[in-house]
Amino acid sequence: MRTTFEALGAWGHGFAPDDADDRDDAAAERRYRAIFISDLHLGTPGCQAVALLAFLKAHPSDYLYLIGDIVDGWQLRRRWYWPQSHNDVVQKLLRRARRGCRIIYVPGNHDEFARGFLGHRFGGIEVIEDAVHTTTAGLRLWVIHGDYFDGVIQCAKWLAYLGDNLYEFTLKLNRHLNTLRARLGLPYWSLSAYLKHKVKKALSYVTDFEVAVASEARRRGHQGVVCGHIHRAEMRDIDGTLYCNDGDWVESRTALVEHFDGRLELVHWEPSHEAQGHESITRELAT
Ligand SMILES: [Mn+2]
Repeated sequence: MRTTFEALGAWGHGFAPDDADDRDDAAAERRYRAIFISDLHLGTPGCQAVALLAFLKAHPSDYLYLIGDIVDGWQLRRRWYWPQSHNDVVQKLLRRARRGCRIIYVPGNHDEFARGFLGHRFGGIEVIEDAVHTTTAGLRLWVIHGDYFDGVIQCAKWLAYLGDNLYEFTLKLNRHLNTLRARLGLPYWSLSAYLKHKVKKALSYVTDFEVAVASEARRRGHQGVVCGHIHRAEMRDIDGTLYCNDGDWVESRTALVEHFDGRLELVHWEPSHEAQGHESITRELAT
């Protein structure tokens, strides 16, 4: 199996004059039919460009979908941040396109400037508003960033991350607050209960987003959807539609991949595994 992948890589790149990329392919450990990544946020200090580069080197593919928030135009306008590693990612993508990988770029909200170039190509990278990918198993997947499904929820999302870390602090704050309230003659009021309610609402936003995206995909006649945007990797069935979110490369370092047999898998790249050259698998779903 492994030899087949190596042979494929060697066959595709045997005549290339670009020796740097040949080394990349020598480092390749598994070829996928398609890779879906989003929310790289290049141009921000949070972007895990080095890990992403290692992941891309380890995994050549026939298709590569860049599903929005690839370059963070919002942050770059505020403050220019562009280290070498971010340049390396762009170079890697352009080289990959040159070598025959079909790269499809679906812009998101942080790189909405790219929406002004729909239908154009940059060094072989196609820019389109949304795409449809058909797996070898015949599954039709709608590919979209997902920001069109935003309500007003972005700030509420942060509450979901507070979790238990702030719980103790909340309790302390609650005590002080209620001492004060008692002094003012006001009844007891639970701050932590209030926050918990808020967190629950934030979590239900995620579910609402997932359900909204899946039902729109279904309405359009697709059997599944691949999106990003909410930085929450997921693959599950929602009322008969396969919902896939490829996560992000700021926190979770995740990608959705399609194997050559049409199997879809959510992979999580551990930087500690880079030396060993393999990724750990978070979830797998046969379709
Ligand atoms: Mn986004």
